[in-house]
Amino acid sequence: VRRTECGFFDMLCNRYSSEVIMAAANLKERISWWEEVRFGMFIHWGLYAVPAGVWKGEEIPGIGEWIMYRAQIPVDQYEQLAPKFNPVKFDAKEWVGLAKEAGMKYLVITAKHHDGFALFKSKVSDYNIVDATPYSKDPMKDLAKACKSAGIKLCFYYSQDQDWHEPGGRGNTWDFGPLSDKAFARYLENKVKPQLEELLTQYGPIGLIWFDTPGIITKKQSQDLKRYVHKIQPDCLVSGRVGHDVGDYGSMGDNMIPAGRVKGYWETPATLNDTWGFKKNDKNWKSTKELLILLVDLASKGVNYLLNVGPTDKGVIPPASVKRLKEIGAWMKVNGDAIYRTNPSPYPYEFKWGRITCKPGKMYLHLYDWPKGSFLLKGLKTAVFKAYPLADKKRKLDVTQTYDGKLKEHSLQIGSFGKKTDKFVSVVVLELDGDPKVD
Ligand code: FHN
Repeated sequence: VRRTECGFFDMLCNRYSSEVIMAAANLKERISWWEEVRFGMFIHWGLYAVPAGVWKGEEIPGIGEWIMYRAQIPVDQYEQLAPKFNPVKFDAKEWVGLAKEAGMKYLVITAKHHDGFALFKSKVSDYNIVDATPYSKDPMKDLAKACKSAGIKLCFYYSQDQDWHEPGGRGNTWDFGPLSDKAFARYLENKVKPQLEELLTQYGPIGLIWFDTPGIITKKQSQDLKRYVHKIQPDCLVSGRVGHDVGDYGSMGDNMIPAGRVKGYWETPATLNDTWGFKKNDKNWKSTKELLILLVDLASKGVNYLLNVGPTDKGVIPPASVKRLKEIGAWMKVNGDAIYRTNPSPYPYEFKWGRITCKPGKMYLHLYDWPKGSFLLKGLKTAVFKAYPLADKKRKLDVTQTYDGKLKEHSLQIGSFGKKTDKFVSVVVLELDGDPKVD
């Protein structure tokens, strides 16, 4: 068809491949915004917020957004949640404002999770928030507007492999039985791609598509989806969970902290409690200090932190999440320089007292506990000419650097620190004569 019938197709195909080639070639440039910001907001929101972890009076174990699967709820029963989903308290400006206040620079929302429900207006399937719920508005439109004015990158999560609503999607064997390769391929063509097209054409520039759980997708299909995204928005990033390591960046396991620095572009998605989608009985919140330690730990290893909130069916982000994000934000206001645009620690090992991030000519010591006496750091070869807490730049800390020729050991000692500067994690800046070199 392409060769014989229509020059237009030829033109399209040429354009398709050049865009895709460009997208692959300039990854460094395309991904720089993402690498620099280090911190984003994940939002798991959908019909599962209605049962909120409880089905027919029974607490369903596991993460909230998996309730359909865990309780093997038939499609026709699960669909009955749509008329009950009416998020009248949803306020895009408030959500985006919270992300901004927390110091997060990108926002990834579940446009479609494994339950197959589209949280956006879709012509492909009327199983979407506009056509199937009393809310009948498209929250992505408001989010796109709010993100644009707040300078936050809007990104979409899209479950490409699992779809428990479709006979061709993976996962729902209780309604549909075993899945054939052909049916899955049809589902990719008839639902996934056209919905991706909607997401990539209805809301302006999209920072990234966060694909997830590549179970049965073939390498060819993963590559094809990536190409498809780049054909429509060449700058849009594609998450590693598109499958087969073909994404633009790597995705760690959920809540996973690597044992050390990692090469390349990586992100860890993480929860505030034990669920992603709202569960009314999950009160197992991490403390703000724990969350900040995770942020710092990941940044010291060169990994982005995508921290999740799970709003209720009314559109409210749980107060416990809000409180923690605001506290993180207050910390970021003072200490953000030690996170944004930083490089990982130059050391190939961890410290008990905290973590290190760097920038050209600077090293940031993130102290989990404020030292009572003096502080010793071994191995730094670069001369330090100034040291001060980031929260109190005028305070000069005494630094002594020595070299023991016999032991071939560099030591740096900071004398008394004075009054503790932060409630959670304290940052001390070392201004260096060049980039940090360690033995
Ligand atoms: O199955 C999903 C889960 O529901 C959630 O969306 C997380 C977030 O990273 N991803 C999958 C499990 O890894």
